[in-house]
Amino acid sequence: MQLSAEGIDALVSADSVAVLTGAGVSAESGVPTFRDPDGLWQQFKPEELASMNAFLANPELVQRWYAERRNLLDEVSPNAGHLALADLERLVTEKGGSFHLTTQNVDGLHQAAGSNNVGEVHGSLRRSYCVDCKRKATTKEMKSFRSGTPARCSACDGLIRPDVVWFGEMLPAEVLQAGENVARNADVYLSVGTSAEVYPAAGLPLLARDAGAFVMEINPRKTALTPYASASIRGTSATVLPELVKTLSRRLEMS
Ligand code: BJW
Ligand code: ZN
Repeated sequence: MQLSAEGIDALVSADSVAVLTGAGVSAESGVPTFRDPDGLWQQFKPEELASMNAFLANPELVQRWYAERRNLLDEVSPNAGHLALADLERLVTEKGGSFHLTTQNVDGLHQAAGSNNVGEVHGSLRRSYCVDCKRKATTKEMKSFRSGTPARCSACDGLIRPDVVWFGEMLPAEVLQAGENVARNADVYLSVGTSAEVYPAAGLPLLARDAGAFVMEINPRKTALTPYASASIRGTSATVLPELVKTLSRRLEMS
């Protein structure tokens, strides 16, 4: 793995660092990605599970799929990549800079690792709500589906859905806006573990690049962002990020 010397220099002098993460960051925690050869979309069709139409066609199937993914979260923990991003936030803020992390992930592992300034643009697997009265569902309600009977709201009998963003749905406006603002103002923008194929999140590093940021991609494979990145570090996030943060920390101690 080759760290980018130019990228490290940019990080040393950066006043503002922003990050976009995707499913690849959680892969080494045991959470499957979507588009990799062993990803969720190889086994399931997104249009049959991750859209409102799919949900309305078979709510119990969709609730069950999300419940299985939620159960997995009880067994996983943040990996060295998540922890390094929390360390990076500390390093940048301790030297008076600003740090913001936008994640497409719905697993909550950045927060569990100690990252403070996190925007979840695709929602959270840990929450559900009623499609009719919008009330937040209790854990009991979330689990109340039975074969042929979907989970329903105990107040109004509406269907209970996960608080995630499906295809064709708007992203939470304030969270997206915050991600766009920091992208426009970032000196360094890191895109980590995302195929950079799903918009509008995939547009954030491009926004940063257009505004003059050094855009560094960390991913074992080429992505849709690669042609536009200032540097691409080929490696997994749990190996690259700790090295990157260690190198930055040494450089900051010397300066
Ligand atoms: C590692 C690693 C390791 C592996 N270390 N890396 C045509 C053109 C442009 C846009 C559109 C279009 N047609 C439709 C659209 C819009 C659509 C879209 O972008 N579609 C594209 C697929 C074409 N977007 C939307 O619909 C969004 N809403 C929207 O646009 O609203 C406005 C609107 C309204 C009405 C009509 C039209 C527009 C909403 C998108 C919501 C995405 N939701 C999902 C599911 C969330 C819930 C759930 O979890 O089930 O979000 S889809 C899925 O993809 C999930 C992810 O957050 C998202 C991104 O995936 P991610 O994270 O990049 O993962 P992968 O698997 O793709 O990549 C993993 C990467 O990790 C790979 O690169 C690996 O190499 C790497 N990796 N191991 C580091 N160890
Ligand atoms: Zn309700």
